[in-house]
Amino acid sequence: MKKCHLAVDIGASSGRLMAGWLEETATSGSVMKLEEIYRFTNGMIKKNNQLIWDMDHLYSSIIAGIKESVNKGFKAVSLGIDTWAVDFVLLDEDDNLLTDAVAYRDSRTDGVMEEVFKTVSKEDIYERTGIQFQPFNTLYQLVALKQSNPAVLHKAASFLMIPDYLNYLLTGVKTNEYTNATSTQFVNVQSNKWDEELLEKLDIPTDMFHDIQLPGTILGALRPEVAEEVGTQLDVVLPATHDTGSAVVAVPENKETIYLSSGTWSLLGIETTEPIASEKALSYNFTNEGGMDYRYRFLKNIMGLWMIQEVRRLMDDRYSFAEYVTLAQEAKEFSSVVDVNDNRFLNPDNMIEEVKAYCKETQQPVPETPGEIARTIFLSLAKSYSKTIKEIEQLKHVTYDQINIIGGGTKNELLNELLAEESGKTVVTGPVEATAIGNIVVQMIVEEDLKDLKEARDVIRQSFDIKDYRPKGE
Ligand code: ADP
Ligand code: LRH
Repeated sequence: MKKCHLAVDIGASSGRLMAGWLEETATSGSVMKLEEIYRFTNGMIKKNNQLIWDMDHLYSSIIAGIKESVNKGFKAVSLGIDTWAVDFVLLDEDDNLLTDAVAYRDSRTDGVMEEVFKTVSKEDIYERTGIQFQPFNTLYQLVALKQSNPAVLHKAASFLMIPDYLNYLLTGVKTNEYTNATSTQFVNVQSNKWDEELLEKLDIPTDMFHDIQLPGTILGALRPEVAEEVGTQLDVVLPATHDTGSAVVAVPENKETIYLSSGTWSLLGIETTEPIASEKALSYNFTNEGGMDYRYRFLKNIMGLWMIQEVRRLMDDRYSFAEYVTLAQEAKEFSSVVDVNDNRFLNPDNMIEEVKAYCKETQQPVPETPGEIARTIFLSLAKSYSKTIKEIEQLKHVTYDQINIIGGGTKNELLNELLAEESGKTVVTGPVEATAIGNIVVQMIVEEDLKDLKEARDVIRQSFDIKDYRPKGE
């Protein structure tokens, strides 16, 4: 049986279980090996007129994935779960579910953020939390729930975010992990604890929150029934349970660099040891999400490849993502641009029509073919990335020469090239599976197979395919 660590990495569009382990080589020391064990789909479903995540499907996929690791001859010593941020469930005092896992794109938060500002100012919230204002942050989801169903909030004995809930199902231990907790917009950026004062101002009960635990904590073994079902026992460990937190752990650089975690969302920023919650950072709407070793992810959420995912879905998956890239390359004369961060693209009825309408309203040529639509999206994303980089450079008074892209989006060569062109900087891509890798290296640090984050990043750089794109003329 081959010893490994398992990463359960679930994004908004798909989930996977990856096995990772270290191997000694004669020439370059330790290298990390990664094998995909199991892949499954994820997406929002409609229930009672709300968009929710199918938690039964996610849990049963994790169980199937662990079983598959055993079938493939692996002995997993530990497992860590990361997922997208902000969403949660509530449990009653007997640990029964009180709510569905409502998805952040559901319309229940429409207008709620603006209403909250009447009670607590934007400046106050930002000073306390350092978190970017997005209509779907957990803070506004809880206020929306309070408005629609106050009784449920008062009955709640446990607030668990998505990975916390999956960890609870596996181990029976209820906790809130730090990196994901910060995405709620009610963890205090100075104390790194729940900001109970902020919650009380909004009349949200505070006794359902658990103590916040850091990445690197061993949560416990699988419940005996679960261990029996999957045919193995292992430790469940907390990685950075926020997927973006895990992805940034795996940026293969020990120098300060701009990173872009590219998947359903595009998360573009830098890693800092101190939060930057200045007035200027607020005006640009940057976030300071908590990371491994209390490093902060100073970044901006950019609408991301969700836009092309929606186009693909609306066209009944007629073209693959790779084909959209080719079609967009062929439409090279087309140069209309949309503001990807406009909330109209968060969950429109029809993404294709929304992109067209934006171009029409702004008197630009309207994209008609799939290639023109894809090009409009990719070019608009690249321009938005480039603008965000300029904002960071202005805020930090530093010029960066390189951008590291990680995640599934690195497979989009056109987007990599457009970013190199737009920014005039070298674009370095990889690893594709950064999130799972970041999840696994935290487990390796817990096991003392790796010393620290610095060593982990050195090993990652040596182990995976990393590619450079230079701006034309270099
Ligand atoms: P998530 O945030 O859901 O975990 P991933 O990191 O898996 O997302 O990235 C998924 C995205 O990667 C897709 O939306 C797609 O745009 C892009 N992608 C995946 N495979 C390819 C490919 N072969 N060519 C171009 N783009 C790709
Ligand atoms: C990316 C991500 C991002 C969050 C969003 C909800 O998967 O976790 O960091 O803002 O999903």
